[in-house]
Amino acid sequence: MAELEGLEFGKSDFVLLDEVTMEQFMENLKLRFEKGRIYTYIGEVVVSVNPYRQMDIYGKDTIDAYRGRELYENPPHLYAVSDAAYKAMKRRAKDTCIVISGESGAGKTEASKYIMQYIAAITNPSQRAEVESVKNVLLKSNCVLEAFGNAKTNRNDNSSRFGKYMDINFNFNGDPTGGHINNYLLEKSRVVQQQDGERNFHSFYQLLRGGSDEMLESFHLHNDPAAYVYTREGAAAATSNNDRTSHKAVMSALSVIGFSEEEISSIYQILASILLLGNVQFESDGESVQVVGLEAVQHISQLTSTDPDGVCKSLLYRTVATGGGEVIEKGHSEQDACFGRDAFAKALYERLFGWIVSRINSVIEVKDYNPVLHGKNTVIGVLDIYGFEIFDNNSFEQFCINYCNEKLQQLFIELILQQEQGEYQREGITWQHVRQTQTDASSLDTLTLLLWLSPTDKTMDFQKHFRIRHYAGDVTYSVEGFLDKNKDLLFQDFKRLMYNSSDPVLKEMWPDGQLSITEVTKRPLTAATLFKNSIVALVDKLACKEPYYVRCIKPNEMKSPVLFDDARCQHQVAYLGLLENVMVRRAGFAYRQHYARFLQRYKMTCEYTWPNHLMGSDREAVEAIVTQHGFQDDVAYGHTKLFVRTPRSLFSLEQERAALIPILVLFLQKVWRGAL
Ligand code: AD9
Ligand code: MG
Repeated sequence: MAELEGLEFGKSDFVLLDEVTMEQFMENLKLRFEKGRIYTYIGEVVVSVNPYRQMDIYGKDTIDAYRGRELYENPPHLYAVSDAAYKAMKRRAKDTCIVISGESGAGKTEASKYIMQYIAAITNPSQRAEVESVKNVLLKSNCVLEAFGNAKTNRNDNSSRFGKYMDINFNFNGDPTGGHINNYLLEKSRVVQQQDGERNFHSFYQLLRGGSDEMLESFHLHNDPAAYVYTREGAAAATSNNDRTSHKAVMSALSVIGFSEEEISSIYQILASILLLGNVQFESDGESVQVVGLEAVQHISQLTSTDPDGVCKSLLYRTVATGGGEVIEKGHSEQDACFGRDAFAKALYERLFGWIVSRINSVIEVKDYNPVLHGKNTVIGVLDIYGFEIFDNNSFEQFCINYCNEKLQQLFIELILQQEQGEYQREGITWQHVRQTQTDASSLDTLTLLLWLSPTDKTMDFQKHFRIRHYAGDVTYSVEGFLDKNKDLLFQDFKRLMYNSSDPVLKEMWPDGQLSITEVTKRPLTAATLFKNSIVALVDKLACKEPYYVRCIKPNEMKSPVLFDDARCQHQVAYLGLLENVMVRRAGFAYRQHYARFLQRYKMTCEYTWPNHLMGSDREAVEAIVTQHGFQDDVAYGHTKLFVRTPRSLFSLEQERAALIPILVLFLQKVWRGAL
């Protein structure tokens, strides 16, 4: 059972700081981190510092302590916001969302998993089989998506290389009936190349290190990642992941979710084909280009259920339509062939990932929901997206990731203010002063730049680097490969080859392969435009829900559980706008609470309310407490809540309460022992 914290752990809500200064904020954050208190509130926002160690605060006892309770009744925790989002959804039929943000390695994905575990644990008390199965799929999907979408980077051993927004649907009982996962821009360039010290996606190493001998043999694979060009660089990179055990867990998760044996084997055959494809080399005799070693090509054709000549041909030639409408085959240069091979490998992986997500969605989508019979179908969305990142070499992927973080930061600021104002309006309180904090105008610059990039744009060819001043820091992007990644060209010949595969899973992933070269759109949307559109749609989706926020902070760069790097942490606090968040929260009223809840907590501090009050309403009883403590000029009375302007008033009340508790406990012990 979680205990209420004493003052030696610092202030559990930053609005209770004596003064809102960076010094005080940091002092409190550091003290709490050092005391193992990784969560702190700013009102309803949870600030979380990655502990980099297993904490004993997620077990069943803790879940029970938070279930159905109000935020302030327990020490700050993810479970408390999860419960708040759940209660809003269940009691007020509100669609809610929990937005988790913070830079790479700050703990977003771990937080999203604890949130989902909490929701799973508190729902379906009657253990109905169909609800249990939905919960199971939702939980198991994490393991699969992490295997295929996460990788070791220099920032995080288990870095999400895709964005994930998961909606969980609930029926009128508040039990999960289904869900939907949206995935955002997988960093597919990682399939063919990784920076020093980084790895390819976990799935490849899991297959090579965890696959059975028979499986690997039938795929013509060795168990050594160093044998494959695409996994060679990352083979030596140490991680805390155990690829072998993860492989087993993923295989089992896939079948629990409902993937058939054939589907599972297609998935791994595609992975194997990608590894083999990476080892295909080309040579040129000056006139034409040939594949070196046709054996690999034969294995690829076998694994993809396609014709070996077709594989070879699509690696060496492309079909083009001439201006006169004639269709001809054009041989690749060696460079084009390498480009085509890598583009093919990336696309195979990206489509595999997209297919896995849509297959999971088909299992968990809400079927046969009748709102007349079942009441409103409500939703809790959980957003766990790749965090802001700066590497030595930043390219198109970092650009998109950082743009997305920029948009979410902007949304955070807008919604936090809206929420404050909405609350004052609902409660009939006059709201004094809106301090509009802003993200830097850079998000707009970024947006403009995205729009400005078109596939034919050569302006950037003259530059080597460009720099953007993001809200979280300046990032220098390298132009090399930028335009190609944005253009995202894949020769139609590969698409057609895959569409003609006799493996139904593979065929399903390539519907656009049925188009002939003359039907193919000449100017498809660029990757940046598609990404921007998907993020705009995401922001719209979030903006219409009641938001709850988890703001994650990475305490140091060493993954150390004991190091609190003051400068790094302060930088994050600054760019996340946490200090402004406290100020906005306190600009009007630092603290607000339902009358009944306030009374319950502080009634022991007032002779008129202890042990029970005899007044007409809870509000009057609260007025009695406030007046007795002399801060009647520091409060406003809303329709359902008390609003306290400065935290000092509340603080003295808290202190008095804390002083009274031991006396009360002694008293109760005596009563129990029959001494009184
Ligand atoms: V990225 O933007 O996907 O690169 P995240 O998702 O913010 O990043 P992640 O949740 O993956 O970071 O956390 C990084 C590592 O920190 C985890 O692998 C854990 O080893 C560690 N971590 C994070 N949160 C916790 C926690 N609550 N308890 C224990 C944690 N360890
Ligand atoms: Mg993550």
